[in-house]
Amino acid sequence: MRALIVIDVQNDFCAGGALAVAGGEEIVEPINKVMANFDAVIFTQDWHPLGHSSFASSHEIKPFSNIEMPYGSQVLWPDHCVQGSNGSLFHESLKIEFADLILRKGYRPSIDSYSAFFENDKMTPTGLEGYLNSRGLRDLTFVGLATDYCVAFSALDAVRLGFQVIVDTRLCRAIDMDGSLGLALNKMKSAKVSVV
Ligand code: VGL
Ligand code: ZN
Repeated sequence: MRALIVIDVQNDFCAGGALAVAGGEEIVEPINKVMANFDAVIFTQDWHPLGHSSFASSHEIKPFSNIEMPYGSQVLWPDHCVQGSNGSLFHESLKIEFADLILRKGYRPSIDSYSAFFENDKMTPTGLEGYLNSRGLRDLTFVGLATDYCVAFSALDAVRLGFQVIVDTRLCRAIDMDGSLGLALNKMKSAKVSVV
């Protein structure tokens, strides 16, 4: 059984958003078109409380710098996907009416969550693994935003958990900061993610 997992196609990651990913909005219609080819369609939604610890504004440090958190290194982002804000909503053309599941992540104030499976401590589960396993969804295709952060972290956790994993880069767009896209693609290929 095959699941399409659509990562974070939200206003803040599209043109005009707080953390706009170049071309983010271009993937919406193509993603809508492939949904019918899957047994299940799952959306993730980045969902941060005001003052979240991944926001540069919470540390008085400039955005896109790195800091050490108790769980490891963390990039500090502009405020984005604040719970209930316009930026946190899915792109208005995305066909979320076809969702079997909408999974929110990043809602704990003190920890970020790039992956759809685990928060950035790599230990705290979101519950997605259990959902997929109990429905027999073992073949996963990841699309969405951003290729080098939430898509890559999700795909790498998925292979580690024993799923068959495809990342369709035609339906993804990247932040690509300091070579992060090349690094993420290399990691995914060595981990036996099928990158198409
Ligand atoms: C993401 C940075 C911060 C993503 C989310 O969806 O890739 N990136 N929060
Ligand atoms: Zn975020």
